[in-house]
Amino acid sequence: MNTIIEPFRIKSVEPIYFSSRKERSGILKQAHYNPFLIKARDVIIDLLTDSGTSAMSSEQWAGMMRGDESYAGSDSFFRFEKIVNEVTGMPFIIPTHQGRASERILFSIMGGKGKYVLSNTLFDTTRANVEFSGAEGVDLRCAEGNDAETVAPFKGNMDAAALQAFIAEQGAEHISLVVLTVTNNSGGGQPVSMANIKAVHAICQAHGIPLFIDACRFAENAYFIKLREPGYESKSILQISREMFSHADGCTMSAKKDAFANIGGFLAMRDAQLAEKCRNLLVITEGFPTYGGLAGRDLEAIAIGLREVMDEDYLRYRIRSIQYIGEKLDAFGIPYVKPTGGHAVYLDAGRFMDHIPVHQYPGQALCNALYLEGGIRGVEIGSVMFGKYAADGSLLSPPMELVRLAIPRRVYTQSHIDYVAEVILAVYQKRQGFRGYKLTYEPPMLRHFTARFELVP
Ligand code: PM9
Repeated sequence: MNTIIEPFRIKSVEPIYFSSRKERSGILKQAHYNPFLIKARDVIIDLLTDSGTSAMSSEQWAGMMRGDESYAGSDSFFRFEKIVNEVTGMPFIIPTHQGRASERILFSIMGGKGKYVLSNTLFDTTRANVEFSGAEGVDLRCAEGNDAETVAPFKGNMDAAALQAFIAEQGAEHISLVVLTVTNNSGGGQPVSMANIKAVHAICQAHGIPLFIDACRFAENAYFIKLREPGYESKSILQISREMFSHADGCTMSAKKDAFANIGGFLAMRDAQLAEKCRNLLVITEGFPTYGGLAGRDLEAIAIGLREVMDEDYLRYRIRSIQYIGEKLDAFGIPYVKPTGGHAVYLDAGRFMDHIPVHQYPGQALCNALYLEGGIRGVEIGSVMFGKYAADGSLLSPPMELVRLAIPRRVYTQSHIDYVAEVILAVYQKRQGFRGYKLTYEPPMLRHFTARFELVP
């Protein structure tokens, strides 16, 4: 049999409200042309994020009932700690309410003015927390990762030579941390190879720089290693994951991704002193070290989700369902980041909307066009999310203008995805009719969440 089917049955469903095009036109205007400001009810297919949007399994729901809500030392914490230790091999495990809470704690201690945090690519909240600490985040992604069309197996890799050169130029003492994001979210959900993790680790070790993994999508990354890197074909996802983490000093994790949880995260590390500092900060803003801002039932859901996500039938279906969208786009020559990554399809908005200049945000235009045409909500990953201003006020753009259509885990079926492909095609066929945008309001950090726009005439 060639068809890879969903390795689950559906037990509980949520209705979708079908808005009309006319309604959506008014909704977009009311939302100041920012999809983050649209009510979820007004979205037909919500591909804004794969974060916290997974369908939990019946086992996870059962676990929610078992959740031990004791303030200190709950059984749920110890079940959570056991699996995180099994996957990461790290002895010090600190629960947090989500990924960015882990980041805030870590960078409050390791960041600061005059320091650099180097990465294959920092995602938005990670970069914001690095910068909020006063440190500077620098992305050193491999060259093939900066080009949407190049097909390569590990486009999420860090450029190891550029890392060496940066250390030689700035001095290891100014680099507080290297962060490898797996998979590389801003770079198209592309995986990082084991060879790259090893090489980056060796460089970090030689200079006494700690290496952390941003582990949100560790299982998807491990599955790509199994598929694409010689020597890993017959290893289990747990073995590959353990090997990935064995090269790191610590990790931050948003359990809202590869743990199928609707909320949660953690920090894990090997250094007892660093762990103590993290826990001291945790108690001030997150909670006691055995719950860290989460209910016992959340810890339980994460513990079960972490085991479920390493199931290869699930990962085969997951990666295949993303590829399936890519194949539909290929049939019409619609530009996207190739090959498809782990959790999303990234439309190449720069090429798709090549009549809209970068300073008029082609990604925002494409996002809004998809919503208008078919009620699909995606997210811009380009100059809105990562743009900065030069001293003269001109826009400094990231290497690519993308629109990410992130697929929530275990939520949508093949016919939902067929519909998404039809909407993308309909927008592509009339793309010349869509206009760009100008910003009318932006907050100082993470502007994409709350920015407001107007259509340019
Ligand atoms: N990622 C995403 O949609 C949610 C926020 S932006 C819409 O991709 C990485 C690689 C992430 C990430 C969140 C976080 C933060 C850290 N690293 O959202 O705080 O992709 O749990 O995690 C989002 P939290």
